[in-house]
Amino acid sequence: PKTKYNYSNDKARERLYHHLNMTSRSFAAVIQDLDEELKDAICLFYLVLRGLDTIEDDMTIDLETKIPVLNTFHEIIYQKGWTFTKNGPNEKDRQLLVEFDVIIEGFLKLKPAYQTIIADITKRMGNGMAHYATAGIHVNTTADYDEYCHYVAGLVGLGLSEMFSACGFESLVVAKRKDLSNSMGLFLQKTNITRDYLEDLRDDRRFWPKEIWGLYAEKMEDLVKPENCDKAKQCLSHMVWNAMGHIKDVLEYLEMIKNPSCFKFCAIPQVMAIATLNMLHNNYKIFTHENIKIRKGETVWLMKESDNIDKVAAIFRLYAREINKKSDPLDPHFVNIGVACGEIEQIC
Ligand code: PS7
Ligand code: MN
Ligand code: MN
Ligand code: MN
Ligand code: MN
Ligand code: MN
Repeated sequence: PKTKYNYSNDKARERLYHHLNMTSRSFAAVIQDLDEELKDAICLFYLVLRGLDTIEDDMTIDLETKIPVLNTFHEIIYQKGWTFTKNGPNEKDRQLLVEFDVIIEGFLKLKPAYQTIIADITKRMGNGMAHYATAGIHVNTTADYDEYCHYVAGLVGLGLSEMFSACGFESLVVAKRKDLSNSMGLFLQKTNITRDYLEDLRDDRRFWPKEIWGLYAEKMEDLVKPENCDKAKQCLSHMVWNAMGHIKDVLEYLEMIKNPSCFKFCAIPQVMAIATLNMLHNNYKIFTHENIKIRKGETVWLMKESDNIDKVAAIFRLYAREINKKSDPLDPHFVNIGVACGEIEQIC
């Protein structure tokens, strides 16, 4: 029976999933495998935030245009017919914003409870992005780093947990554990920021905190100079160790998740992140090559294996051992990383 909020067979719905497949590599599959109750809500949550991030990321948009759009995006998603054509011609997902009226139409068909969660997270994320996009504001301290990552990823974790609890798939405790939900986003975002050192620097975007890189170089861009190779690798281990600080929370969060489709949806990006962190560790290539990725076969294996907490814990232990093996005893974070890897073996 067709309900007010179910619009299967709708041409517009097809268009939404077209945009999902166009804009995401890893999320498209896991979102489409979610149970019907959450699939459209989480697809639209993704597409709304992908739209917001496409404005944040575009360094060709002047700040006078960018900041007001970031700050009001939570209102824009209620404005039927709104589109945005000011992205530079090379911005990766510009077409999503050119056809953003389709996303808005889909958003307005969601249950009001899901609309409210999406709008609230969009408001807080957009305001946080606007703050860090402001001229003269930088990620200086590790507290800033945690704050920026909270805005752009931790909040996604909070919103998703609220959806899982609101629909009854998960206990109300999941939405209450904002600390663990935040860590789910931070682990993904810190891995992304560590990997994207070169890509972000090319666009003049700097997310590695000065409190960390300042220990190894005068200027962040000096890390790429061949004569600073050793310092660069030390800085990288510092970043890897910082990201590993969230793993305990990630496993504790995943332990709470009971619905099988929610579990896979949550777990797959996290195992991809630990595999990526392993690939980054002690790997000078991140300073010379953009967009280094884990192998396709590894991704396929991770997606297939991540269907219960015991298997996911085993994957984390496996990569913790790999990370430990690659550590250089002369690296200043050798012991820290060793301890962090040991802790992963303890918890699961
Ligand atoms: C709603 C599924 C599962 C409890 C688009 C999934 C950018 C890592 O920094 O463009 O621009 O280079 O490579 C996803 C928690 C968010 C965090 C976030 C929304 C997991 C817009 C993913 C994803 C929480 C803000 C990578 C955060 O994009 O990054 C839904 C639980 C979007 C999740 C951004 C980053 C995603 C990201 P950047 P990317
Ligand atoms: Mn982005
Ligand atoms: Mn971004
Ligand atoms: Mn870019
Ligand atoms: Mn990135
Ligand atoms: Mn920290």
